[in-house]
Amino acid sequence: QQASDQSSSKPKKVMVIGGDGYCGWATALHLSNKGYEVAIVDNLVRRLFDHQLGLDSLTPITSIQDRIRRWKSLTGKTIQLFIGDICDFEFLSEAFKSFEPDAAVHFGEQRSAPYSMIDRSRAVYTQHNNVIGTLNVLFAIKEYSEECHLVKLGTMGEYGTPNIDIEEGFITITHNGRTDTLPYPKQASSFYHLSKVHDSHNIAFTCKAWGIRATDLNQGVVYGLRTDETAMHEELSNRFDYDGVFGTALNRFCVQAAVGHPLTVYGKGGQTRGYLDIRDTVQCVELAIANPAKPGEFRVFNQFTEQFSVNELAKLVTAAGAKLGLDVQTKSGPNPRVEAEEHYYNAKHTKLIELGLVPHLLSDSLLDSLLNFAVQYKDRVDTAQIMPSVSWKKMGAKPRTVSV
Ligand code: NAD
Ligand code: USQ
Repeated sequence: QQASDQSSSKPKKVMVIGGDGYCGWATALHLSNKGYEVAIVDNLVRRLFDHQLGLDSLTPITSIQDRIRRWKSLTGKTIQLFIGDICDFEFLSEAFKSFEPDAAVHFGEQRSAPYSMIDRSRAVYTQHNNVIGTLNVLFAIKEYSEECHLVKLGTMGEYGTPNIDIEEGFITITHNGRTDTLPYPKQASSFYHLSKVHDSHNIAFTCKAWGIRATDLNQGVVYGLRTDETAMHEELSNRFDYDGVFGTALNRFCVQAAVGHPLTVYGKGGQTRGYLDIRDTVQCVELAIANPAKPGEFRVFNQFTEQFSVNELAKLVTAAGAKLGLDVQTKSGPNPRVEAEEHYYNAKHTKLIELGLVPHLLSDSLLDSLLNFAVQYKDRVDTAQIMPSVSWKKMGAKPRTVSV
C-alpha cells in the first residue's frame, strides 16, 4: 500500500518521532520514498548518550542535517526537521500545529534495557522521558490533530516470558463462570521495558476516554543494517550499535564474530525472543499507517517474524562465520540480567501478516552480508565496549560511570 492508495488525493503526512535513530531513520526514508510527506522530530539525545558513555556506532553516521540534504539531492524529496524534546509540550505543540500530521509514528524513547538499569538517575530518566513524552504526544493529538493515528513502538518485552502462549495484546479469560477479553498480562523485566507497559496503559485509556486512534506495535529485537533507502548513499547510512548497552543480540554477535571476540551468550542462553529484519520494521510501520485504527480503537500488533533463543543465534553466526573463514567461539558468562534462561515461548504474530507483511526471514545471505559489513568496519570496533557492563542486581542510587 502506498500514500496514493488513500482516499484523500493529498499525500498523507507522517510525523516520525525519533527519526534520527536506528528504526526511525530507516522508516522516515522508506515512507518518504513511498510518497508520504515526512517530518522528523528528534532531540538527538541518542547521539548525546553515545558521547556520554564513550560509545559509537559501528558504521559512521553523518549529522541529521546532512542526511536530509543528501536525501533531497538524491531523490528531490523534502523531509522536514523539528529538533526538540517531546517532553517539552510547547515545542511538540508547535511541531503539530505547523506540520498537521495524519499519522504520528513514535520511536522517540530511551530504548535500552541496560541503560535503564545503570543507576537510579538513568532509571528515572528512562521512565520520565518515555512516559511523559508519550503522554505529551497523546495530548498534542487531542488538542491539534484529533484524527491523527498514533503508531507507537512498544515491545514484545512487555509480556515477559509466561508459561502460556502470548496473544496479540488481549486474552480471553473465563473466570468463575464469566468471560471477558482483557489486556494480556504484563511482566516486563527492566525499567525500560516497564516504561513501555506504562505507555500502553496510557494509550489504551486515552483511546477510550478521548477517542484517540492508536496502534501499539509490540516489536521484537531488530537486526540488520541496510534498507533499500539507506543503501542509496554512504551519507544515508544507518547506525549499528554493538556495545554492551545499546547493541542487541544478533547485531552484537555479528560484530563479535568479525573481530574474533567470543560470542557473549548470557547465562544458559535459552532466552527466547521474537526477532525481525529492519527491512520488516519499515514495512510493518507502513502497513499500520496505510490501514489505520478506527477512532477510539486501541490495536496491538506483535511485530516480529521469527523466534530464536540466544544459543540458536550463536550457532547460526558460528556457522555463517565459518563459511567466511572466521573461527567463531562462544563463551557463556554469568547473566548480568535477571531473566528466565530456560522457558516456554510461543508468541502469536499474525495480524501484520494479515495486513500484507511479506517477511524477510533470517537467511544465510543476510547473515553473510551482516558479517561482511562487520568485517568491513572492524577497525572502528572498540573491543572494550563489548562485554556487558550493567548488572540488574548491582544497580543502585549512586551515579555510575559505565565506560572503561
Ligand atoms: P534509537 O535510540 O536508535 O532511536 C531513538 C530516537 O529517539 C533517537 O534518535 C533519540 O534521539 C530520539 N529520542 C529519544 N527521546 C526523545 C525525546 N524525548 N524527544 C525527541 N526525540 C527523542 O532507538 P531504536 O532502536 O531506533 O528504537 C526506536 C523505537 O523502537 C524505541 O521506542 C524502541 O523501544 C523500539 N524498539 C526497538 C527495537 C530494537 O531492536 N532496536 C526493538 C523493539 C522496539
Ligand atoms: N543477550 C545475550 N547476549 C548479548 C546480548 C543479549 O545473551 O550479548 C540476551 C539478553 O540477555 C536477552 C536477549 O539476549 O535475553 C535479548 O537482549 P537484547 O539486548 O538483544 O534485547 P533487549 O534488551 O530485550 O532490547 C531490545 C531493544 C529494545 C526492544 C527489545 C525487544 O533494545 O528497545 O524493546 O529488544 S524485546 O526483546 O522483544 O523486548
